[in-house]
Amino acid sequence: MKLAVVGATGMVGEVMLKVLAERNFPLDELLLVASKRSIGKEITFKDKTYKVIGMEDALAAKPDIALFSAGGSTSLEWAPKFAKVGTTVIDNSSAWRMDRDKKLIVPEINAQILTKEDKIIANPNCSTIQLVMVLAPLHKKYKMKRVVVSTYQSVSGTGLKAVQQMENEMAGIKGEMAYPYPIHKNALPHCDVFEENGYTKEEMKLAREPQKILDDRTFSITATAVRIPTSGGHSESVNVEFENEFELGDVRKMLHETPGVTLQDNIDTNIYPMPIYAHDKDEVFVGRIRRDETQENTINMWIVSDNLRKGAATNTIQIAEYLVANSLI
Ligand code: A2P
Ligand code: 11C
Repeated sequence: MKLAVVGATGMVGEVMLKVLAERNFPLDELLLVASKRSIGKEITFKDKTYKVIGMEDALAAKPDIALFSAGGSTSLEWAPKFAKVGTTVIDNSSAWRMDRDKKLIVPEINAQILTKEDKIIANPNCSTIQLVMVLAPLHKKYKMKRVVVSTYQSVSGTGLKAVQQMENEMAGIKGEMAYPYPIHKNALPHCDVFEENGYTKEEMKLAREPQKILDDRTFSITATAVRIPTSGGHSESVNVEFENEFELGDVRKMLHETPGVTLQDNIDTNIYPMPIYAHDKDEVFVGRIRRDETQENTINMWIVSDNLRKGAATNTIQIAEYLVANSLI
């Protein structure tokens, strides 16, 4: 297995390497790839030092799998070139997610649709992944009609520059700004760029991607995405209206039994998910499960997950593991 990590010097790339090592992903050769700026830079993986290479060299090496996390434009330009030489690209950017011919995969939900012919596979947006991990089993049983989600997103979702902005502000240092406003002691109702309809791109990803993953357009999702000064993970307040009746006990039991989901729900002992504790974990945490008393068949929940782990690196590597385990490369 020859594996390339494209964007190995970035925040998600770094977590990918950590997760590959932790899960002991089967590797014969590892290629660490980044922009021209980083060629020759040294990165240690499992006690071995690797030199970062550029895209041309990585392409010439024809890896079996390339995990891309180097931004949308790099994916648009390079993923087809890798696919052409036979590499299976698992892409963490938004470039291919809504492309009709590309599959959008959360392994616990829809990996079974993958075939050997899928040479560019899309990894969903971080806030989508943690949402659908909880919605999927509930939708199967109770059928969703409408979801209202408000997010509380970590600065790590924006990247290193944003983490630096928050740290600078906390230390009282003036520095480069990733956001148009301070983030420390603030909340910005603005994740990614605004679209023509007045929503942000992040909000529209939350509205569209779950329908593709669940292969169902009969439910609708509306979202408000907010950036808050945390760095451990994204949190989501989620209101779901179902077609069918449910018992709260059954919902809790179902989520408790869902692989990849951890139920943290006991108000008597103040047990509920929080980003500080989700940090560096692979699971999606759910709690504060309660009936919406204002509307029939409707539930409120609080969902938290590390956006760089299950929201990005872990999900990508789980897709790669699925391909290997099912001889799809
Ligand atoms: P580099 O460090 O050389 O800029 P982040 O999302 O944390 O900013 O990381 C982006 C990642 O994508 C980095 O590893 C970055 O490499 C890489 N990258 C950015 N532009 C390109 C490009 N044109 N070709 C290859 N890798 C790129
Ligand atoms: C954020 N969700 O937290 C974004 C980061 O489409 O993969 C990931 C953007 C994407 O701002």
